[in-house]
Amino acid sequence: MLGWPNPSALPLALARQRTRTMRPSSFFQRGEGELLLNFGLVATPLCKESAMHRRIATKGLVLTAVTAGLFPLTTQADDLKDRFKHYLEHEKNQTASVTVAFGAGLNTAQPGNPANHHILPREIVLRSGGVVTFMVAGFHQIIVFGQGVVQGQIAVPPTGVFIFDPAPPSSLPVHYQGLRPAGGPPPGLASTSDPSNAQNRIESVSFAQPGDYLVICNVRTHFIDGMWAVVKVR
Ligand SMILES: [Cu+2]
Repeated sequence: MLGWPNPSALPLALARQRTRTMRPSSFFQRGEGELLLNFGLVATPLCKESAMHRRIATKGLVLTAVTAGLFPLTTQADDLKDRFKHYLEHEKNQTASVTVAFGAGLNTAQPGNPANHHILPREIVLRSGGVVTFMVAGFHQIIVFGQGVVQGQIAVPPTGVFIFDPAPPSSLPVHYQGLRPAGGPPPGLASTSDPSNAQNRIESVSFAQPGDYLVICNVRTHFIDGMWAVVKVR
């Protein structure tokens, strides 16, 4: 008896080939009968007593499915591909512009006010070319250091309002130094009413190159309370 090539065996062979190429999902590695059951093409369990019976039944069902144009493997794969593509686009958009709370808000006033001394979130993930929008609330000053500067390199003086006054030393490269909190523009900029340096403000900072960027509040006691974060540009 001829088993192959046999025209009636072609649909089964195609089904097996697709099963192999659709790995790694274990869903596709089950028996052909279960495969059809899972796709809802069969309402009752196939005969389990004989592998031959199952094979014969499967052949017929696969042939029927292919003939009717209902075999859904390609549709399943396309659906998964579309979902993955949508997920990647969503992630790309989510990391192109990130809003960060620089200060915990205006309803935290209390002695010492440690509840206000945070950058949230502490780990900020951004894609290269993206922007971080710092929502500054309260008396704070942003300093974003260049790549490679870590928290342990920040030498905090024993007294004073600011850590770096007027600016960090040249040994600590600066990516961006923010506005003084109602105390004038950062070094190098003439005094002006534009940009505003009101305490409650927005400062948008662009990051063109990948790397890890340390962000601190330059107010001494705020940094001591843990007001720092890292922007991870990927
Ligand atoms: Cu601060």
